[in-house]
Amino acid sequence: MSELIEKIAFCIEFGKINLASPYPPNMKGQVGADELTKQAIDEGIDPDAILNKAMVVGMDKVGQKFSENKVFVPQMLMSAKAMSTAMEHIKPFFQSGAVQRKGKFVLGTVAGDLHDIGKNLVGMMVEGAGWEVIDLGVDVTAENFVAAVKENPGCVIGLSALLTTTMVNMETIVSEVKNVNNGTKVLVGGAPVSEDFCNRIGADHYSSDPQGAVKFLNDLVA
Ligand code: B1M
Repeated sequence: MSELIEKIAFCIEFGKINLASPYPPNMKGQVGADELTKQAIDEGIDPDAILNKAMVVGMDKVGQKFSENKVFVPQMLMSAKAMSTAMEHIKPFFQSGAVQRKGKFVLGTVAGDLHDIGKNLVGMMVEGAGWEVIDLGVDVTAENFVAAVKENPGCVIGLSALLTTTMVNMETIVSEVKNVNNGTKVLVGGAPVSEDFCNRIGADHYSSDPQGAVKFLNDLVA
């Protein structure tokens, strides 16, 4: 069992999706996270162990390397793709309740802003860390976030912005979300956002990268 778990973690860390994938070149012709996860399920390995000991570990390693500038966006995207492909085999166990997630993370790029590459990376890393991610997409208004908070009690909100002209919309979203439930935690990020800005608008945490977002969320449930 542990050998298979380690292989899945390795494939996710290095972005090996499946047999057909030519990436990474040194693993061409080998099976990937897709086939190995299916094999693990077929062999009766606990899906919770596949999630927490393979997927979370693989994504954590690549996230750490990204934070240290040892890998870059393309490698992260390949890892995220390997993770999401493997996740398809685990999803039925979430639905049946056999595997518990850490909580709900409602994520979106704020109103007026269409940039979603960074937001998607954050979402995939957070999902890979064992959270349920509800992605509201781009150009998301305060009303949309408020509705999501009402539909998902106890969720954490994640706001992304890439424009100096749209980051200001975070303030309204934070205020309206906290009007509905003052205890709702709001995480903010995106290239123009800073710790100082986060404090000024009353958000709970600023992270410059997906790994920091994962750490903030995991600390909330630790
Ligand atoms: Co736009 N764009 N863009 N753009 N674009 C920027 C952001 C810009 C800096 C380019 C420039 O002028 N040098 C500039 C913003 C200037 C400013 O406001 N200071 C800009 C502009 C001006 C515009 C338009 C206004 C251009 C125009 O039409 N005149 C327009 C606006 C459209 C709109 O949103 N309403 C526009 C449009 C576009 C495209 C559609 C063409 C495309 C977006 C495609 C897409 O996202 N699907 C695009 C792109 C690709 C960029 C650049 C080149 C790259 C952005 C990106 O994806 N980076 C960008 C210039 C640049 O950054 N070099 C630029 C990679 C991504 C992984 O990084 O998003 O920062 P990033 O995410 C990081 C972190 O910030 C963090 O984690 C990620 C990984 O480390 N993070 C979070 C992000 N969200 C987080 C949330 C968290 C935590 C961490 O918690 C919730």
